[in-house]
Amino acid sequence: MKITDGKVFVCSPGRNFVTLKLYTDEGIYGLGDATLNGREMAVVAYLEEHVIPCLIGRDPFQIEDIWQYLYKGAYWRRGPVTMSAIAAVDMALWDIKGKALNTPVYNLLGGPSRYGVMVYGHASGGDIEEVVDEVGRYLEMGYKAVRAQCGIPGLPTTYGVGRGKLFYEPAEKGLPPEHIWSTEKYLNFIPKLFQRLRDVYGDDVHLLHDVHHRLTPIEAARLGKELEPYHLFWLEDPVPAELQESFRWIRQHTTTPLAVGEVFNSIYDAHLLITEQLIDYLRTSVLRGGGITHMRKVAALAELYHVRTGFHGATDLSPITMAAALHFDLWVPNFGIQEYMRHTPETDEVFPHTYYFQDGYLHPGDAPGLGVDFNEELAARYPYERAYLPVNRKEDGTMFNW
Ligand code: CS2
Ligand code: MG
Repeated sequence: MKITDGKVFVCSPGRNFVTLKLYTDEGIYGLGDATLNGREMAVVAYLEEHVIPCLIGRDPFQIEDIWQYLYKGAYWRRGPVTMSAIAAVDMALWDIKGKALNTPVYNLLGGPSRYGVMVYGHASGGDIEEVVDEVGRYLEMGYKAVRAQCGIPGLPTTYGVGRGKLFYEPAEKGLPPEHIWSTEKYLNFIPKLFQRLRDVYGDDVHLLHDVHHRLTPIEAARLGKELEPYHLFWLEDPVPAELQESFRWIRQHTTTPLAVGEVFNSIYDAHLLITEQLIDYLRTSVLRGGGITHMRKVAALAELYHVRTGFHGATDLSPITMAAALHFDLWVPNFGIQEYMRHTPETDEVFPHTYYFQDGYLHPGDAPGLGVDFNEELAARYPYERAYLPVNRKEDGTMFNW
């Protein structure tokens, strides 16, 4: 079999998605997700100008060799643009191989290790009682795990708070909006939220919280300590994680489990975190982390050090990434949890898929390949619209850590 062509599609059925389609001389095609929130067109150019021409004529079954060729051959290694582009190619190749061999991708990886993939949903609200209601709504839908985010009293907006909407979208159209942040107000408030949630829902539900990289190590240590009585499943992205050593300071102060890595793009972003056992869950998704091929290696290293997977699954990862993640999750021995931020019905229509939700678990379905398709005609009705994540300033105007 030979790769004959590759096309990149950009569409916006509610939000922007970049989709790669690789064609073969046997009529089988593969799909990959290349969406990089707020920097979409950089990956489009990378694929169209620099990657697709090098793939024509290659054997799509040589997944490992093509991965090494794109990673090592570029000379300029790593980075979110490069790794998202490589991931899209890698997903498409696993999809092609599964279709050609008539088997779901989880079988190519080693077969299922569990019945389903435990997911967590996003409950949020403007105040504590709104969050209480939202968590209840997720529990009624069957979720076993819920992430809770809340508006902070005294701050006009808080990132990650969708206020009761099942389909929350963090990016906003136009130029980046600016939000105001106060660490003091946040730190004083958040333990009260989890105290109330435990009072109402008891100990059985898994509760998670995302800090969105907003604290220093010692502030994160304080938060982790104060949340210990409410035994979170995890505390996510407590600090900006370019400096892996930061986690040493958090780790020595608290037993609250730590998760990080949605912005990581290679094993070298996490090797110290893993080998020093500074975290409990690694969030790097199949899309950000160079595809299934590279994430297998990352997961294998993590397994040796008691670190489990907890893949990023926000709306800016398309249903193609969600499908690839679910095949991986169903197989990977050291699975922890999968984020599941629901896509809008418009997005699901553009990307019809076999994965389904049941009783708090997602299952990838049993179709050959990834089990997801792309409706080009429908996608063409939703052209690209520039959109960005918000930036943060402190109350005095200082640009703040993301
Ligand atoms: C969040 C995301 O899902 C998460 O954990 O951190 O909403 C994240 O901010 C976006 O995916 C960024 O594109
Ligand atoms: Mg996050």
